[in-house]
Amino acid sequence: MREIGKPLLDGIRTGGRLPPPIWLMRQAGRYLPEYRELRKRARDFLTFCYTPELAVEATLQPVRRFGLDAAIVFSDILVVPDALGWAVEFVSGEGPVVERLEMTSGLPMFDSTDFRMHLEPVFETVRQVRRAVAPRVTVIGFAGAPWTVATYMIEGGSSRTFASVKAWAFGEPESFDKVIALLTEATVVHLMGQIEAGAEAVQLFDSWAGVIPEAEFRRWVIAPTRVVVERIRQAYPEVPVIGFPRAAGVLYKAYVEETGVDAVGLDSSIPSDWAARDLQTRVAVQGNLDPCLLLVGGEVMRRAAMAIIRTLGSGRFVFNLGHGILPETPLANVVELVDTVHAAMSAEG
Ligand code: 1CP
Repeated sequence: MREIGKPLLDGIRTGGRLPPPIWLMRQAGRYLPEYRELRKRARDFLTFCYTPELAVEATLQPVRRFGLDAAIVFSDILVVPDALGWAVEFVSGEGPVVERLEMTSGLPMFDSTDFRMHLEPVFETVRQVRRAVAPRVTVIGFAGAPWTVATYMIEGGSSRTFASVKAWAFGEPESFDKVIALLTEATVVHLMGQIEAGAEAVQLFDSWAGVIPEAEFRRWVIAPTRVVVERIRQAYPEVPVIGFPRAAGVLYKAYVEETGVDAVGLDSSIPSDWAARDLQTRVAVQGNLDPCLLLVGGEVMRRAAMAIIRTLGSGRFVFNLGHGILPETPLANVVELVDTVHAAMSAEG
């Protein structure tokens, strides 16, 4: 049955809705004092993600505080390798440390029953969030895209150069295809589990889509994303898929044309008028205020937000940032941003 009266789903499907719907990537997290307090209750970050009582509360905190239009389930893109039995650890102050996948190490086994069982706490979080939020709030499930998750597994964590994953992908493309195929299957199962539990839209975070050349982008960003979109569309035609190929530049166009996503998340480097002309005519667009403007606040931030709404607000549009909110973001600026967007009553505003 088609949901009615959900600003975010309407923004994706029909658009032209003012004020536009708004949520913020990484809206839960360290910039919120109530999150820092809650975080103390779990010994490590993955335990926090796998404890529905805590993850539900973390999901709801920003929605409650700011009146956002979406609740994105509190979890992480690295729960997928973790659920494949690959060692993942979050070292405080350092970010993720992942068991290194090497060409000679053999791929993790994918047993979909074990995998789903491992992720059951995330699905339970989705169920509880869905019950807890107001009907107008859209529950968003998510996963990392196969390419981005592969970078963490092959680099052993975050990277500046992506030398190991690129050396594998360039040097042994057939064997790298197998890594991507495995992660594609796992991603589909993870997203389907979240949808079955009540997620009404899903976002695929391809945070490192912008670090590979065109041919590789087509093979390991576009092609697997298309598979994920097709599988979800077959099973759940009503659930929009939002793709976020961060820093893909002009390749955003091929991504939109060839993956079949319903909406595309724009990073802050994408000019709004180009997006309006070349992307928004085909899909809904989401974005793309530079998260650093939230450090500045005031008139500078408000003008930038209004400029985005003026150019994109009359089409299919969801207001968001161009990347995740930064931990040092002052709360007052987030309140001001949400107020600014909510006050946008006309695209000329
Ligand atoms: O307690 C803490 O502060 C740990 C920090 C933290 C948080 C709050 C991490 C570690 N993950 C998360 C939650 C998270 N991660 C969410 C929650 C829901 C929300 O948005 O509110 C989401 C959607 C993610 C997604 C995620 N994790 C991405 C994609 C988005 C992006 O920012 O590019 C990536 C790349 C990760 C990996 C990750 N998780 C955490 C860290 C420090 C990192 C590494 C980031 C890097 O390599 O730069």
